[in-house]
Amino acid sequence: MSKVKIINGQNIPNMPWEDKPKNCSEPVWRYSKNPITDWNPTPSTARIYNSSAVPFGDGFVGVFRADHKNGRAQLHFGKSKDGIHWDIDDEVIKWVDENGNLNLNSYGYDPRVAKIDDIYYITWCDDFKGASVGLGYTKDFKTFIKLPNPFVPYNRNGVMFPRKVNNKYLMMTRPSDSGHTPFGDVFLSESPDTIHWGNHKFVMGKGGQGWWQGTKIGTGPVPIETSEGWLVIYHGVSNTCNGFVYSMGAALLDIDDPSKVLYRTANYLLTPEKEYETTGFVPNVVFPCATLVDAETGRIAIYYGAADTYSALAFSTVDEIIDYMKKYNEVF
Ligand code: BMA
Repeated sequence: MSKVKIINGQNIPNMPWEDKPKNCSEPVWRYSKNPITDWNPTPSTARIYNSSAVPFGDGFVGVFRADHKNGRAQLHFGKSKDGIHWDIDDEVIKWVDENGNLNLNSYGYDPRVAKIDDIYYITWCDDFKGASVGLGYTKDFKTFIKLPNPFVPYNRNGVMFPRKVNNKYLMMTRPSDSGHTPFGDVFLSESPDTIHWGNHKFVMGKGGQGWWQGTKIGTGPVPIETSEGWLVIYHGVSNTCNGFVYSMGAALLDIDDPSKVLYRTANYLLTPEKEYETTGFVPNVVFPCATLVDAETGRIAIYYGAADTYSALAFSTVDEIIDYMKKYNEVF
């Protein structure tokens, strides 16, 4: 049993898991058999990473970012019995509009999946005359319905909350430019119907004492509801002579007003160290997009992209991360 309670969660006893190694003093530890996808994972794709998994039926399903052999990123569906070994379609997801007409996206990347009641909402980086937030849903992972883009360009890293708060759907986003954005803070928007979005609020920004999140930040997996607040895992970026370095951090947001930050990790939780994180198509990237959380034990499996090449897994618990963020707290 965890000290901090998971609210509105489900028990996932079969989720991927490894206990913390005895010699590990870090709050997050990697899966010993990382990475879980390799180069050229399907005939038409070169790299699958920055992807999201959710429990479904007696196993797991996922929406995957797949860079094709022409270099373009697309979204693919996959399924798995154990959350580690994935059977990923070689075909792209065929989005339709609400009348069933094909509504294909020209590219799609960095998907997140939020289950609200019996609907799985998918957000991703979409082409809407430039990078913007894409939004769609499915109930069965067979029919995927695309909704209007929730925001004008340019905006990325759209992440929905897993339930309505004060009777409104909530989404965090990171307004950006159309390139490799050299800035970026996190904002919160609300909607009565998932179509009309407004009442935008600032949540948290880049910067702080440390340099790991000095250039830009963006939220990652769908927030985890806990007895202490919304646990949000995010990425922070620093700039170096050799380009951006992407690390992972966490924040705790107020349950009723998630624009209020209660705690935030002054140190990163994970930074590129392993060869599969430091070497690849884009070196030095760890980019979390999803978690599986076991409500009973508070165990968390974090799916993250490594070096824009591999999918990888890391583990922690809600207690470990919240204790760490209280010890090394910096709200700015
Ligand atoms: C961001 C996104 C991510 C990617 C990262 C590092 O702008 O495009 O998909 O992992 O850059 O290249």
